Amino acid sequence: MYYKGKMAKKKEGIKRDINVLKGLLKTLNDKQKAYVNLNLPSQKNGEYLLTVSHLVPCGDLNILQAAAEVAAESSTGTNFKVKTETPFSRKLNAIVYKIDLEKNLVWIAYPWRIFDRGGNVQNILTFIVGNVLGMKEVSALKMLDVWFPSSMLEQYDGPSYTLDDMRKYLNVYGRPILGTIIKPKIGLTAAEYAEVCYDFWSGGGDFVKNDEPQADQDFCEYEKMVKFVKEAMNKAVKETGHKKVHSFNVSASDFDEMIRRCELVENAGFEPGSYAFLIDGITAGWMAVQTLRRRYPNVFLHFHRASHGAYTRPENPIGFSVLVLSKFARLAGASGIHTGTAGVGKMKGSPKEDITAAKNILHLVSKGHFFEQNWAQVPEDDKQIIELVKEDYAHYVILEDDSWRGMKKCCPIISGGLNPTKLKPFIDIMGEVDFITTMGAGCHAHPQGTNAGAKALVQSIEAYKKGIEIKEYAKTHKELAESIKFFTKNKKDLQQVESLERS
Ligand code: CAP
Ligand code: MG
Repeated sequence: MYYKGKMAKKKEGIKRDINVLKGLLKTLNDKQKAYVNLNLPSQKNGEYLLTVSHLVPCGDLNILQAAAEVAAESSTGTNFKVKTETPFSRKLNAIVYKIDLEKNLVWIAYPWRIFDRGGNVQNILTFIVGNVLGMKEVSALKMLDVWFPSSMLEQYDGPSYTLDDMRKYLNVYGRPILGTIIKPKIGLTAAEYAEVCYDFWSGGGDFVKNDEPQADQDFCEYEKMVKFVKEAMNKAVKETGHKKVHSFNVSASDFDEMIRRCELVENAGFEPGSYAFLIDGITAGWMAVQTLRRRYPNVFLHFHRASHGAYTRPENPIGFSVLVLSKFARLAGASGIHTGTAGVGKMKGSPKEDITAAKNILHLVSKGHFFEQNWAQVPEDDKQIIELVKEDYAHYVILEDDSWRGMKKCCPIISGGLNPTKLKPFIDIMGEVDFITTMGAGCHAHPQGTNAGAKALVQSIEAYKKGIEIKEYAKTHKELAESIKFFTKNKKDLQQVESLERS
């Protein structure tokens, strides 16, 4: 009886919505009508990039009118219907094709032919999250998900050098790549900086990154930093017998300077695979990201997302989600992008947002907030390859042999307020270990310093792999014991770690 009542209620709701939508359609002016089709056939026929956004209209516009204005302004239109339109230009209109009146969600289809040829990501974002974020007609407009048809994917670079290549170089499998960010964020001399790198690497760490603002400051000249890091790396590799990686921040004032810094690293005698290029993808821009991807396809391209909060913070009504940012980073060819710690670390985030983003850039097929994105077009009837994809979970094989079929993985980089006590809680939320984690304070704030901080990090992942609680493992591993004591000394942290462990 209850179920019948529920179904009847649902049907009533749908009927009501249809009537409301019919009413809203009547309110559209001539211009707006050209950007709405609630019966758009086959949105997934390969012609359209699809988006879903949360939209709250402003002023006296209703949601459908505001959505039509957004579709116009983000494709062919402006605030009035212009006499210069042509039948062909109208074919390029973005189309509002679905609305959820209860949740204020709008679905917009973009004929992807409007985007700049040659795989230009900057151009797409200028269209779909450009002027529209400043429009008077909306008080909230946040793009939550985006979907790329396979026919479009083939026009974009996607990642070249991936986490799989880094794993092969480091010979590290079955666990996250263990990294750090050198702290203090800025202020060490080149020699002091390299010293901290050595301390981390000799403590067992794999990966060191420049912090996002590190550049060519007078007290830490770029050339010297590169030279000393090389010496520190050689020493650590020799002593530990393990390969190491350093991610150099090549963000700069202009293109030539960025390339000069890349060439400095390339010509400093580093082994291929032992260095990555870090780019502040939002403040340096998408052109810088794609330039590096195209000029240095054999180098891990590390997308740091400093400033992303202006668009992605959950409380921001205007912008786009971490998922949207991360999917565009993969499309542009980043080897890895920071996707957040799902609220475990110091930055705002949630499993729903950060883990969804991490999974969407890591896998060949992944569910977003609204779309299931297939980053490869594996023919439905190609049973053999589908089986192989399922079996080859980390798809080492598929994309090497069949890279024409798929856009390679982009690695989640998990960082921001983490320390060894938070690694397992994060892995439990993530559900897998195929990512890079970088801990700054989580390593360099260790009471015994960086080398002990690195050892504590290594010990925490050893404990994880052995299925031993870190407190138990700490009984025989003093660096880990000191790390736990230090990082859980205040109640709040202790409670957070314990509640995460229980969850
Ligand atoms: C982390 C970090 C990273 C953040 C960026 C920082 O340092 O170096 O830039 O991870 O955030 O400067 O905060 P700590 P996100 O490990 O000392 O926090 O990864 O969320 O983009
Ligand atoms: Mg940083």
